[in-house]
Amino acid sequence: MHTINTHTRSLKAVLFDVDGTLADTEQDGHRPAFNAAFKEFGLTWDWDIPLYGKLLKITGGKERIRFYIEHYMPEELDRPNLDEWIASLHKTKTSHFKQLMERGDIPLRPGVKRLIYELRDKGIKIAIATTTTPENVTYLLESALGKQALGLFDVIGAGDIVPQKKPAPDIYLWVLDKLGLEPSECIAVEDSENGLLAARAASLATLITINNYTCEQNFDGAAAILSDLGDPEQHFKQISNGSINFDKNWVDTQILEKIVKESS
Ligand code: XBP
Ligand code: MG
Repeated sequence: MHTINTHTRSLKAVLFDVDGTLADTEQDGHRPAFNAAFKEFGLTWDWDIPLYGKLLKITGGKERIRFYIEHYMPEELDRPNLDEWIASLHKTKTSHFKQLMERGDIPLRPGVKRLIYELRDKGIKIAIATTTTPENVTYLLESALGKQALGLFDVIGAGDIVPQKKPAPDIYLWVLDKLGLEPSECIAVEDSENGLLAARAASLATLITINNYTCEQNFDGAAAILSDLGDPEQHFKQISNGSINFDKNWVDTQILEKIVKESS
C-alpha cells in the first residue's frame, strides 16, 4: 500500500516570539515606557495608541525612535551624536519598561503558560526569538513565571545579537543554529506580519495568534491564524480556515506536531 511519508518530520522545538505573542506588552508596556522616557528627557513627544500602531511597523525600539524622528520630528536630526542620544533615550525606556513589568500588570496571553510547561514535560525544546531588548524578556518572564522562568527555555535570542531585526530571518536563524535543529523540526509562534516574514524566511512553519495591533495584517503563508493559543476552558477562535483541521480548540503539543508534519 502506498502511503505518503509525512512521518519524517517530528516536532523538536517551539520558537516563541515575545511582544504580542507571549503577552500583550506593546500598548500598555512598551508604549508608556517610551512616553515616560520622552518625558524624562524633557521631550513633548507623545505616542498615543493609534500612532504607536503605525510605528510598530518598525521593529526595534531604537530603530522606531529614529524612524519617528525622521518622519515626524526631522528638526531633531541635527542633534549632535544622534545615535548615542537615541541609545541613551532607549536605555531610559528599558528601565521604565522594567518598572512596569515589576508591577505585574501584564499577564501572559491565554494558553502560554500551559503550553510552555506541557512542552517541557514532553521533552520538546522551547526557545525565544525576539526583536526586543534581552532584559525585557527577563523582566516579563520573571514577573509572569517567577525567578526560575529563564531556565525553562533552551535558547533565548533577543535584540541586537543579530545584525538585522525582523522581518529579516536573522534572529530565527541564530536560534536554530544554537538549538542545532533544522527548521522542518520546529515551529514558530508569532503575532505580527513582520514576525511571520522573519520566521518564513527562515523556512519555519508558523502559527499566528493575533492581537489588536496585528489583526488587520497580512498573514499569507501562516500555517494557522488563531485568536490566541486557547485553553481547555477558554477556547481559541480560528480566524481563517487554513489547511489544518483542528480537533480541539486549544493549542497543545499534538496540534503543533500536526502542523509541523503537514507543513511544507
Ligand atoms: C517587538 C519589537 C520591540 C518592542 C520594543 O519585538 O519590535 O521593538 O516593540 O522593545 P517581538 P525594544 O515582537 O519580536 O518580540 O524597545 O527593546 O526594542
Ligand atoms: Mg511580536
